[in-house]
Amino acid sequence: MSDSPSSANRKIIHCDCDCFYASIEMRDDPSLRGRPLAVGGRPEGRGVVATCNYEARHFGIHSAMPMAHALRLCPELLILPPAMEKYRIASNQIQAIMLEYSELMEPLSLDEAYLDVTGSDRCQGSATLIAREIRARVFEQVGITVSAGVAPNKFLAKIASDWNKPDGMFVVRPVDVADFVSQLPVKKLHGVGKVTAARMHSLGIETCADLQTWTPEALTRVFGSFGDRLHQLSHGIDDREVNPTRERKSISVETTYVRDLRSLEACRVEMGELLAQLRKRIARAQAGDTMHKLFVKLRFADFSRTTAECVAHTLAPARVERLLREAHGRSSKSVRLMGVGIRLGPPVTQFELFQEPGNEPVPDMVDDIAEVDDAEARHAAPPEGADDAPSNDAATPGAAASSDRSGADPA
Ligand code: TTP
Ligand code: MG
Ligand code: MG
Repeated sequence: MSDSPSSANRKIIHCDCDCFYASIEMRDDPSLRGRPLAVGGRPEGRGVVATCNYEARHFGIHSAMPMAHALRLCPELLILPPAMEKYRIASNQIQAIMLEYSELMEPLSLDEAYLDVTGSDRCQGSATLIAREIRARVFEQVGITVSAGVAPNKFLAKIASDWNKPDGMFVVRPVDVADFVSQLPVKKLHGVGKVTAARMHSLGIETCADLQTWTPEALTRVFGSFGDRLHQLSHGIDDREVNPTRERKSISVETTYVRDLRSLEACRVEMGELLAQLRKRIARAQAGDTMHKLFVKLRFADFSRTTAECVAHTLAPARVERLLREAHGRSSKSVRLMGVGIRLGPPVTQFELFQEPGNEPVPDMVDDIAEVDDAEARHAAPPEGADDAPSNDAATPGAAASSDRSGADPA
């Protein structure tokens, strides 16, 4: 097994389980098969769908949808609470199988991981055969289906694993890259959310082929620092290595306001929007069960900054509000930047993120409001505006979403 050679010759496999939590539930109780099933919070509260099986998807149900809404779309929907421990065990088993083919394995969440098999001599060195074998072994040994994408880089492998879902596989050979990428709709590109996609559509850009007609300079003029990346992605280029040691430390969102926020009340109003963004990011990163702390960060008009944080395993708005009040009370200046985020650690056993926020039983753990001095806060948080993934906000002046991680961003 050798190190990954030059990026152009890599063989990357991306594996992603099909309706992961629901698959595990159906595996453990086959009577659930064939019936619409959702895993998540209860509909009476403000629980949301963590995931649902493909039968439920026919009704328009999807992850992050309020469970009450899902139930209206499909009254016979079966609803199960998440059983994180089971999912973690399955996740470990799958990763162990992948590791037999290459130690260059990078998990992105419980249900997906990249594998760089460039230097592997298993299956005659064929990435396609390795992916096929992994899928078969996961089915046999873990009892669920995994979809796989095989491609010369992470970006394409990730798109490919989604191409023939569920229980499918798609291979983008190096010779196929140009054709494959040119027909890709721009919304498939990592970092292109609704806002950026709408901006592109207004400029007549629908596919990567359209993007390819733009120079990197022109893209940078319109999309800022995301321009160069867009240029590369539109040509199917992605040099990121599979990084087996990467560990995400926190997820946060922040906004610099065009006009300073002059009162606590003004901050509270804006915080609602930030929290909504943060929830989405956490869901996307599937990091809800690894939340250990909550923090609110303020930068004042005189550029001084402060961070208030507390131990917390859920995003309860009441806690966020307490932290906001705490941080806001430390200066008499108006606020030019506000951020909210979570610090991550090993998975916790609760699964309260999908329960009604603020309604969860507060555990016997006392909120420990810690003042973090400026230097420490700077150390803990990424540079302002550093995007791990250029988010939808990339096209919104004055807004930046950030998330610090020690390695490359997720594709
Ligand atoms: P995904 O891989 O995004 O979705 P999935 O495996 O359920 O379905 P697909 O076949 O489309 O891959 O997420 C993996 C698991 O992460 C999912 O089973 C439940 C959890 N999850 C959440 O809890 N909340 C979310 O918003 C999302 C997207 C996933
Ligand atoms: Mg999945
Ligand atoms: Mg996934």
